[in-house]
Amino acid sequence: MVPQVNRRDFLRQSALFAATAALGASTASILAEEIVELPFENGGRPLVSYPQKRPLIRLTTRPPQLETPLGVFNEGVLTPNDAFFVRYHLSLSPPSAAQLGPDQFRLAIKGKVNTPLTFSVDELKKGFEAVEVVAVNQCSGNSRGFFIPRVAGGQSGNGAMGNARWKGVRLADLLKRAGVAAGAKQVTFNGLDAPLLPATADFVKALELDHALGGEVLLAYEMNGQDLPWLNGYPLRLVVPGYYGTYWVKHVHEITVLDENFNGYWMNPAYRIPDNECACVPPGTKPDKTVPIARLNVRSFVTSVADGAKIKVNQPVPLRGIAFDGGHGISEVQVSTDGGKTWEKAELGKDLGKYSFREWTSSFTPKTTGPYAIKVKATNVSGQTQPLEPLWNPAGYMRNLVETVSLTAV
Ligand SMILES: Nc1nc2c(c(=O)[nH]1)N[C@H]1C(S)=C(S)[C@@H](COP(=O)(O)O)O[C@H]1N2
Ligand SMILES: [Mo]
Repeated sequence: MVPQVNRRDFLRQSALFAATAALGASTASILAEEIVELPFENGGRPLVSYPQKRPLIRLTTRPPQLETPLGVFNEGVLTPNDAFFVRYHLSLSPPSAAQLGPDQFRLAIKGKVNTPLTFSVDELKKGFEAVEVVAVNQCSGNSRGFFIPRVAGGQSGNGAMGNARWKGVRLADLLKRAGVAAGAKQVTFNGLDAPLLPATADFVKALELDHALGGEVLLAYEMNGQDLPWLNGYPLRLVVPGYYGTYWVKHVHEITVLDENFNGYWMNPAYRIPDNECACVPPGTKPDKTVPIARLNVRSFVTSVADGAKIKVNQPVPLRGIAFDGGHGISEVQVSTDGGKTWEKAELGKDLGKYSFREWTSSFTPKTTGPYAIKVKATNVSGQTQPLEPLWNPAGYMRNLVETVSLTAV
């Protein structure tokens, strides 16, 4: 049976959110609501608490879209569950707790398989080998708010990303147990969240069969050693190492093997990029041809000092941050403290695997008072790096220019 969001569930869910909202409001009346200013037009956002989450930067309420304050990435290379960003597309999100409990929740594998199967999460845990991977989940539209000219879509700062240790079972093992029928081409994934209006397409994503059978894609039930948080896909989500978050379907309850290419709204026209090397077009123009977004490009950030901070002349400033890519692995991080005139190699931290954030460290001592522009640039094992000027595409995806942090020595 496919659980449906019915009106009673919806009301229960609304009541739960009303309760948390009320809680937030009473705290707010004492403390006054804290507003974070993201550094672009209309960047003011409230810091808000949600179930299982510390206060995060709220972009929208319905569906909930929360981003992680940048300082969190300086706490460690794994993003804590209570600070991990949240992204949903459909109004009836997240699914109600009632749909997700062990008595209700089942995962169905169907379509072009020899034996359709259904599992509880407990049956998955008992019946298949458990595997772990540390991997970055980053929204395609992370940093969209910085696009000039501006583009439609969630105006995110840089906090729609996170890195976690995911534990679960291999998608390949499930598909092999069901037996993929001859002629199969793609596999689709559906979660329990639902659109409010019939005209809105349900959130369904597809992977090529080879990718699905490759052994890296997981159905994860744990994140950093705990059950997945409700807002990050409890009890089961897809983990697609190296790929943008859009494929990481949460609350996944339906896996369907197809003998054709899936062409649902969330694969086409949504989540597509220009079909060229840079995934870019001249600002304000449209690409002739698009392809589905796929792997993360190379990015790096300074996390130890905030943009606009004051530092002291002749005192060492510890520089630290993160770098990552779509699974080749980071080979080098370079840092400039003079706005890009000269570059120095940073030291790389422990390697948690090619899909993980990689820590880097460096330091510098300002010799004179005045402004300093700190830049960080990562390169991966395949020689891919970050552009010094921003690339543009109409959906505001895949921003990865070399970041700059402006400091003033006093
Ligand atoms: N069921 C469901 N899964 C989903 C989505 C959604 O709207 N519904 N959004 C996707 C997108 S676009 C992103 S970026 C990631 C975000 O994962 P998170 O909310 O755990 O951070 O979830 C993905 N999985
Ligand atoms: Mo996303």
